[in-house]
Amino acid sequence: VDLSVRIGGLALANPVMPASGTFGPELAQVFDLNRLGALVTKSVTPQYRQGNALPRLCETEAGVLNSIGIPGKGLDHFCTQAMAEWRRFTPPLVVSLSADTVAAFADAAARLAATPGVAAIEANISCPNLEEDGRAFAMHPESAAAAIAAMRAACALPLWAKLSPNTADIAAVARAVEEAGADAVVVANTILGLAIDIERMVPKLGAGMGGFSGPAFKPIALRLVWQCAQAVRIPVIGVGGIATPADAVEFLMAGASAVQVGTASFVSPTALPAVLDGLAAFCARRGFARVSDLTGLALPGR
Ligand code: RRO
Repeated sequence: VDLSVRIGGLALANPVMPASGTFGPELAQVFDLNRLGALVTKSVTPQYRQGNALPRLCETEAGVLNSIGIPGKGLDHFCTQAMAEWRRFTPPLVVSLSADTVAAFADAAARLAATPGVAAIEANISCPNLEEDGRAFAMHPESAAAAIAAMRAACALPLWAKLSPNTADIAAVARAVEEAGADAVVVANTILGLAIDIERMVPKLGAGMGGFSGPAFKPIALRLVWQCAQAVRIPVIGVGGIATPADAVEFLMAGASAVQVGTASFVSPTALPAVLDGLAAFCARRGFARVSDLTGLALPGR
């Protein structure tokens, strides 16, 4: 089976990669990271960030809430120190980038473009935990387009826009970032949620609200992929509750060209290679010579 896919100028050996923030080089102790279609970093921010108030993670009956708040050492540390470790692996490295302003996004994109080993930027314009009220560039077509257009002008790297489920019309946002020069959309980041400790009578997360992920989010993410795939011509990368090969097949048939696995890697650290192996087995069993033939099969009018 030919597992290769093209995502806006970037050739991947297969369509399976980690979701940003759920993955680091330490997983190399569990499986061969060089089997993955791409590697995706935790979001990097221009400056050092402390992160949000503790606790930052909360498990619910149906999935995980997080309000991590992008702690990190900043872009300079990433380019001069962290990149040395990432360069040991062979799949294309996609660097997730988050920032507070359009200008900061553009400056950081230029710096990443000048850093050897960076294959693409995943523009995280959808972090739900940057502001107390969960505001993000990707909530509105105009602010999403402004951030992507500035990065597009600042660098020639493949540019993926990570979209938000916390918006009224994700198809309009997808069209806006396509128009602004994005090479792909990643659908979707976590959806804002809340859990309350009824004895202490306070939110369980230190920051209050958080981004919700895991199996209960899958039908929603799948619907968002389906809507975006019908709205744009650029590739859609599906993410949200994918844990099994069958989940990945659903996202591809809904219009995705590749998939990301996030929360499932916390449940089982071998979820990524298991999805990859099972996807190849599905194609072989059903007589698909190319995994790319699955993309969009379940879209209306196909
Ligand atoms: O670090 C986080 O709190 C975080 C980010 Br940047 C994001 O994009 N999505 C998420 O669920 N958490």
